[in-house]
Amino acid sequence: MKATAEAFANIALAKYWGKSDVALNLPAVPSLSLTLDPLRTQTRVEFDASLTHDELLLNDTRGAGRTLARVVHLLENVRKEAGFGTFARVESHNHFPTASGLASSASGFAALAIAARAAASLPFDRNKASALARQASASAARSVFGGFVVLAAGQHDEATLCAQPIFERTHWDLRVVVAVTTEGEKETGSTLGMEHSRTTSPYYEAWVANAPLYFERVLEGVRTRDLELAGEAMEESTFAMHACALAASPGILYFTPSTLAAYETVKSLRKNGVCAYATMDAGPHVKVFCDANDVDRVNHALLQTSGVLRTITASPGRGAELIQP
Ligand code: 2P0
Repeated sequence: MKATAEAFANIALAKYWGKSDVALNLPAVPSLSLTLDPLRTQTRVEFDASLTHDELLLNDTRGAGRTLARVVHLLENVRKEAGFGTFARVESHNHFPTASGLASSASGFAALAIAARAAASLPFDRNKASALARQASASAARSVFGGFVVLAAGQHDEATLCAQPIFERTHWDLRVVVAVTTEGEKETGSTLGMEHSRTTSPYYEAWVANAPLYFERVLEGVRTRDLELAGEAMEESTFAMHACALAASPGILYFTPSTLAAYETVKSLRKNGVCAYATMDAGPHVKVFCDANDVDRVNHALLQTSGVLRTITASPGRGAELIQP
C-alpha cells in the first residue's frame, strides 16, 4: 500500500491561463510545455489503516489549507477508483523553490498521481494519471509525460481530459536557463490569479481568443526546431497572459524589477546574436530558452543581471516514474 514517484516540472511555451470549467479544472486554452530535468519532486504515498485522516508533509512541513485540500481530493478520486476507504500519508520533497512560479505544483501533483495510483494497486496508466493530476492542477497533467507535451483546451464535461506527449525529449536538445530572482513564495497563486483574471479582466476574452494562435505558432516552431519561431510566439503568449492578469481588478503583477532586468538581458543577448527567448509564469523568475551551445553566454549574462540570485540550467526531461524509496 505504498509507492514513491518522481516527476519533473514543466515550463509552458504556450501558456495555460483560465478555466473553461472550474469544478472539473478544465483549461480554457491549449498549452504546450517542455518537461525539465533537474526541477524534480519526489513523492511517497502510503495508505495506512491506522490513520484517521490524510496527512501531508511538504518539504518536511505539515501541509494544510488549500494545498492539503487538493491532495485529499486527489486521494479521494484514487480511493473511489480502487474501491477502498483507507487514508494516506503523503511526503513530498521539491528539489527547487516551492510555490514561486517554478511549476512545483506541476511536478508535485504529477508525482502524487503516479505514486497514489500505484500505492492503491491501480495499473500504471499515464493517461489516467494525467487526468487525475489535471484535476488537482492543470499544468500537472503535462508533467506526467516527458519531452514536449500538449494539454488541449477542455470541452464542457470532459472529465477524462489528459495531456498528450507530442515529441520525445530527444526531438530537440534545447536548454532552459532559469534565472531565479527570489527564494520566497509568490503572493498570488496561479489558481487564484487565473480565476481573478477570468472574472474581472476586460482582456480575458481576447486572451482566450488569441491563445490558440500562439499555441499553433509554438507547435510549428517546436515541430520544425525553429527557435526563432517558437521563441517569438512563446514571448507573445507570455506577455498576453500577463497583460490579461495585469488588467484584472485589482491588477495582478507577477514581475519584479529583477524580472524586467533579466528580460532586458535576454533582449540584449539577441541583439548580440544569441538566439534566446524568455518566458515568465505566475512568479518573478525568468526562464530563457536557448540552444545548448549558447548556455554559457546566457548563463554568464543572467548572473551579471541585477537581482538574479542564481541560475538553474535545465534540459528536456522525462515523464513521471515510480522509483524505489
Ligand atoms: C502554464 N501556469 O501553462 C501556466 C502559465 C502558470 C502560468 O499552469 O489552477 O498550477 O492548479 O490548474 O496549473 C500554473 O497553474 O493552475 C500554470 P491550476 P496551475 O504553465
